Amino acid sequence: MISQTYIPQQKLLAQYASAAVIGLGVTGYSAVRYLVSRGLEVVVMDSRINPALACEFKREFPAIETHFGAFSEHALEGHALVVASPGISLKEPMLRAAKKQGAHIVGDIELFLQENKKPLIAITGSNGKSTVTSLVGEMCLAAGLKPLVAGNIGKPVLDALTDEYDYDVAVLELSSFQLETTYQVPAEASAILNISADHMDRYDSMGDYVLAKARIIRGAKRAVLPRHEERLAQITNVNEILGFELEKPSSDNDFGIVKKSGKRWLVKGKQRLMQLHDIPLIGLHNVKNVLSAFALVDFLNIPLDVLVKAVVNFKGLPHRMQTIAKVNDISWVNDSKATNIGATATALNSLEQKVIWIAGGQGKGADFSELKSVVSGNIRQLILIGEDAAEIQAALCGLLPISLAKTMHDAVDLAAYSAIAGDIVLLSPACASFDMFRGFEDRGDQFKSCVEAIIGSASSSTSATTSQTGSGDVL
Ligand code: UMA
Ligand code: ADP
Repeated sequence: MISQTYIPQQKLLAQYASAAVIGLGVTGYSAVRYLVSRGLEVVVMDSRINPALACEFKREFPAIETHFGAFSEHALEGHALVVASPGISLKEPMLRAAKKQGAHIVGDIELFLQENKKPLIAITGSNGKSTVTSLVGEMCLAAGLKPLVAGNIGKPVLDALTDEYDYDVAVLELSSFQLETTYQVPAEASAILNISADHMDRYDSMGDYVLAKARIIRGAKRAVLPRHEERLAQITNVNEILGFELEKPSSDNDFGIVKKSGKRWLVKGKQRLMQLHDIPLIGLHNVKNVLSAFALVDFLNIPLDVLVKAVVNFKGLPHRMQTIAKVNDISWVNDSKATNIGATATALNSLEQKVIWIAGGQGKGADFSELKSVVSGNIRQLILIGEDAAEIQAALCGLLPISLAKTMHDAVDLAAYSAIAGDIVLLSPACASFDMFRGFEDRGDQFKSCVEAIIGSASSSTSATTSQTGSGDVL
């Protein structure tokens, strides 16, 4: 049962003179800047001995007390307001102890929402959050509105308040981690794009993960939801539900697809929005993303032609099914942002060509046997890298040829050796990247550099073919 117990919004900063900020990543740093700007005394704790931002932080805030190194269970004694970074689990013993003693534990999103006075659009889901958040931002911009596009997408929300950024509408990507410490989301429209297993090393069950995601609906005026996701069917106590699905809408409030004279149209109820053919992004999952973006901005009454132009001009984000090179009829696709099984399954399902698939990294407790159903005959070879390579190999063993590589360079080298004309080499890891890389961007960038290096040497030996056919292109 999805809990809808509202905790009334309290003006926290008026009640407390000090706060402990836990985690000195970008969220913690921005929280300190914000709290200091609002006159609170701050203490910072991070379980790393030398957090990456420590030097910069010490330079900017030499007088702020910091505690770096393993958390002790009683470290928060005496702290009534605790601002926890999303990467820190609420099950952390120090946070449990603080909660037991009555401390108020919040995240940066809660602090932001308490002060934000502008219309809010909030987006969560297992996959597609950044794509939809960016597209909604583009739709607002096209309509002459200044959006604040922030949150899990990589921009801490509190910076906008500290820096007094002037915006007309807040478009926030919210992760399940951020929602755990957010009590109400008074959005004009909140979306849960989809649900598939992720972060199973942090949640006890899928049910817990769904509950965290469903917090985005608490306090929202409208909910944008996939029509057939049974795990969200219990969300009913919201004024309006705008459903979306890749089929004919069942009501005037629903967004979907209809076929007319051989052409597929995106529609709201009976109203045609645009032709599916005009969406520049690859894959039916992106059609769902576009439908949910239309639903999220519905309340803004932006003229349809403005919205359609924004979709047509939206070329997608890097590291999501991004073709980075095409040489000798072999395409190299960077889907480094596929950090869970759901995203990788979507990628594999959307390709018709033979695929050399590079995957692996930190599995976050995922059950890789769930990929069995999508590992069909069109995968020529799976090349595994990273910490959980052996686990993935064990789960998919016997279904397809599998090789192991130590580095990204070795993986790309192996792929270049195995691929033949017409193939796609796809980096879609289904895993987090932190075992080998600084993050998914670094992983995607390193993939691109390796491809460029290897295609450089490949194209010098095949330059005649490439220049004659004109098919050699690093994009
Ligand atoms: N830390 C501890 N103890 C812990 C865990 C972390 O002290 O047990 C410290 C680390 O040592 C580090 C700091 O906390 O110094 C990092 O904090 P964080 O992990 O909360 O990360 P931030 O740098 O604040 O970035 C966070 C989001 N990261 C996570 O949720 C893990 C970023 O999402 C987000 O862009 C940013 O806030 C701005 O809102 C990243 C992410 O991976 C992209 N999100 C997950 C996802 O998309 O799947 C949820
Ligand atoms: P998120 O911010 O939720 O991680 P992104 O838009 O960054 O989402 O995309 C992450 C990965 O998920 C990419 O591999 C992308 O191709 C895939 N993806 C995007 N939209 C969807 C969707 N609606 N359903 C499934 N996978 C998707």
